[in-house]
Amino acid sequence: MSHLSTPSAQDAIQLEMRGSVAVIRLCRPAKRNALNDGLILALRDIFQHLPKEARAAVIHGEGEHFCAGLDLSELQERDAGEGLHHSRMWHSALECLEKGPVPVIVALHGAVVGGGLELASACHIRVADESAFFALPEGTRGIFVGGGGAVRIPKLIGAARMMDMMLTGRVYGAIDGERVGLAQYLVPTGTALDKALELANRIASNAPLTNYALMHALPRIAEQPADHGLFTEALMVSIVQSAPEAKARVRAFLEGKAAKVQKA
Ligand code: 1HE
Repeated sequence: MSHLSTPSAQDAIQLEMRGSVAVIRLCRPAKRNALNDGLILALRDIFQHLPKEARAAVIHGEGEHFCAGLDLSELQERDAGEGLHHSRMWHSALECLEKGPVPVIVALHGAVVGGGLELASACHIRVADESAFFALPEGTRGIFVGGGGAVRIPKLIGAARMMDMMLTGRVYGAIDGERVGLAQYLVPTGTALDKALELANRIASNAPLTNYALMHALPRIAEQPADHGLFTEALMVSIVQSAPEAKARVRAFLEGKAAKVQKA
């Protein structure tokens, strides 16, 4: 299997720097941003080679829908062995995003289905607008999740809800989707990208080492036995707080020069 992204895939995804935020746009609206191999590999390439100045990233989709999932026109040709490698290719691409250099915020609208929900679940923060709807049609199409959804989606909503979505084809609208944990933010229709950019800019102003610790240590600690987790936490806090930037930020607060926590 080729691991080079094709020229057509590069047309279907765009990277633009807005200050220190990398904005990644799925641009295949005629196919509802369905993810073919080229697009998945192009996404992987982007996260492997993010510009050095990037401190956070935002992913969004062009057109009426965020993403219709796997490009089903490519599914027809695959035997079992190819299916295995295809799934592993999605895993490695989404791993580059999830365990990459910067936090990723995804702006969701319209369909967030199948592999589109798997992509969203690999991001660090999900912002949905009121037009968003979430589904895993794999179950009713006689297939299975293959882009890491079996691991990541139960962590967001629990295995019972995911099983229900796949067994029955249940679709969650935006309000219920946010309620059950598929998105952390719910915003008016048409404003998900603005909200995602606002959050990304806020995140980009954090100390980079703290962001890195949150992305890389927190999920691992959550999967460790408590004793190991506490030890990893102690190692992480000692490294993060020893950075000159951390000391400067604490000093600024003590000198009354940094923002206080405001009541929500
Ligand atoms: C596609 C795809 C696709 C649309 N692969 N071509 N995902 C699904 O099972 C979801 C399939 N898609 C849909 O249910 C609907 O398209 C939507 C609800 C997302 C949008 O509906 P609508 O009415 O706006 O668009 P449409 O008319 O259905 O689609 C427009 C075109 O996009 C049409 O092609 P055209 O050439 O006839 O114009 C569709 O065929 C095409 N299209 N979705 C290919 N998914 C790592 S494993 C992950 C496993 C999965 O993700 S399985 C779930 C796949």
